[in-house]
Amino acid sequence: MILEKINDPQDLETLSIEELQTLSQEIRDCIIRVVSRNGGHLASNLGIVELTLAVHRVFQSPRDQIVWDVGHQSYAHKIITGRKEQFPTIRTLGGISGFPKICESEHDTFNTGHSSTSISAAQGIAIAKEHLNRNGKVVAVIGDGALTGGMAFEALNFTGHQKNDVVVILNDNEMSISPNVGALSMYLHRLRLEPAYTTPKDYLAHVLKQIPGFGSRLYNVLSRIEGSLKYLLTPGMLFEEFGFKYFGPVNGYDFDTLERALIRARERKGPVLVHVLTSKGQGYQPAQEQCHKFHGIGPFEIETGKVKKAGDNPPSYTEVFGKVLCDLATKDKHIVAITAAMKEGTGLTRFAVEHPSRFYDVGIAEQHAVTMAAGMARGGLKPFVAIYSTFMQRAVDQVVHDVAMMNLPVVFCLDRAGLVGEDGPTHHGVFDITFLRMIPGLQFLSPRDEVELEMMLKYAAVAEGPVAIRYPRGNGVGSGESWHERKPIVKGRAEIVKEGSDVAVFAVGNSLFPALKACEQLENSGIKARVINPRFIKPFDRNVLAEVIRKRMPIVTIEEHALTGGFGSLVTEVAADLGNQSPILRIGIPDDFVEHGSQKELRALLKLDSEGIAARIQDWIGRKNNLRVAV
Ligand SMILES: Cc1ncc(C[n+]2csc(CCOP(=O)(O)OP(=O)(O)O)c2C)c(N)n1
Repeated sequence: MILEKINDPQDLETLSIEELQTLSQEIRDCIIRVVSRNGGHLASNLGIVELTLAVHRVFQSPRDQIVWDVGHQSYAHKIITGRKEQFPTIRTLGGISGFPKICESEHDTFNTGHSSTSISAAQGIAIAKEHLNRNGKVVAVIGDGALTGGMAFEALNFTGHQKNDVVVILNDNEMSISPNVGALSMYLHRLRLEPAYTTPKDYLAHVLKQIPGFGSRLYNVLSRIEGSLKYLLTPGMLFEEFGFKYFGPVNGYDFDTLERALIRARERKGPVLVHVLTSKGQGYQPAQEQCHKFHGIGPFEIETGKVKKAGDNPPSYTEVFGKVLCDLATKDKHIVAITAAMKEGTGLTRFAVEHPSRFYDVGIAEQHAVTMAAGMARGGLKPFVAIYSTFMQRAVDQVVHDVAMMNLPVVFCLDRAGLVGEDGPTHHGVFDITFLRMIPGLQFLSPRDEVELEMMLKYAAVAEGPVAIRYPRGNGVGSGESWHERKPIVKGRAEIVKEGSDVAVFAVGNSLFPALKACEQLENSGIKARVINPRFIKPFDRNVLAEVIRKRMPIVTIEEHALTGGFGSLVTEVAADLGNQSPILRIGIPDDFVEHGSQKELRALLKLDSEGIAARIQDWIGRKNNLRVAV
């Protein structure tokens, strides 16, 4: 095994092309083996093995610094930068992360997880190197999907202006998670296919200038002619106009040409873009054939590529959202659905098939998605914007400035709200209550289960003004009830799920069920809890709280969200306004980033599962009573 001898990128230096090819296969096998057990981003990682090796042979990490955009494709990088022994622990609790982490290795230059940040980060590091007289190049490796993000363009624009030493490697596999979208992706596609676009300008100049007599003049004349000829002479014109020297396109599996292009990029001063062509899922047929499914995948059988399913579960929140929105759109032609490159993840695949003319995938462009939705609403449509809670962080200003201030009827469907598990801190959706609850006029709801999600979507479809709904990753609770059996959703009204007078427990969204279970356990200790499902984070039901305060009941709040500025903060603020004298216990996520691990493990660690909640309430009530006795 060649891999056995690779403990550091320097160990790659002496390998022959044949050895590099063998090593690539060994790395692929290792990635497939581990991801089949732990789950992870398979297709992207299989596509980029050779490019990773070539980058590490040409650039000297950590002196040269490599920034991986999104970072989901950094597995081969991790394996060859001293982490092959830990690689089997990837994405598991206490194991290495599925994304680059500066605390994990000196070879990880910048933490990533959210898309389109790499060129900005590389630019910043290059500026710092200049100021501090440090040697070394800065390399950003960015996918064609990530390049659709607005930040990437802002960075291209500024890098071209600043003209410092940044090498951008465009890993073009023509896929985001789904096929990539937009004019840029069509442009890259043309660069791939039309030989005229791929004739290197320098080479053409060289050939023309060798024609005796008039070759040089011919080149000069041709260079001055505007229009298509200019494009013929300048492949990658778009990037050249941004101030980059463009090299490519280069075959991402041919070490020889790949390394030659990277060496040219390394030797050049100023911004360079190397356009590399790769293919998602390379070397593993199931991932090649269904690369969107294998973009991010749970444990699977290597022989067949079949995902290992854990029995019959209730439908996921994502599935319920997709189905209900399709049905709503069938009845109401004003409804449109928008995703920012997350059709599958947000459950909009069926919508795209059933209502293709009302489905919009805007690429990785959350800010654009929100403001475009605002425009659609202003024009008379009813947009549903499906964005993961964590990616919504990108578009807060657009919600405030473009939607809420005009009170436009846009519905935000925040999937993956709460702890998402193995993807870790960049992906946990634990800040949305804080950043959305301060927005005037926005109705903000969270369902206790999948039945309530359906009810809330129906409510939102006819609501006036903006509405946001947050719901978790994973399966619903399967109560077996239908929405007909539930109390209807009324604006700003909570639901009392269980009566009791010893303590009032406000549990938001998916915290309601563990809270209910915890309160059943507390009954055995003689503590009778009133359990309240707030339904609305905003407008919050002050009456329910006022009654609890009147009765001087101790108050507990539970949320799968940061405590800072979250639901418990909200209840505490309102309670203070109402003259509360009772003690309040806030259960949620402390002021720290939560690492990766399964959702179950993380909930247990944070005492957000029913056992943890019961123990915390019992302990608190015990101490509170002791205090009373002491007083
Ligand atoms: C801001 C943001 N939105 C959405 C995502 C989800 N996401 C992760 S990878 C990815 C596709 C990236 O495509 P590309 O950059 O081409 O890399 P590839 O997987 O094709 O190698 C998306 C949409 C994200 N990480 N960040």
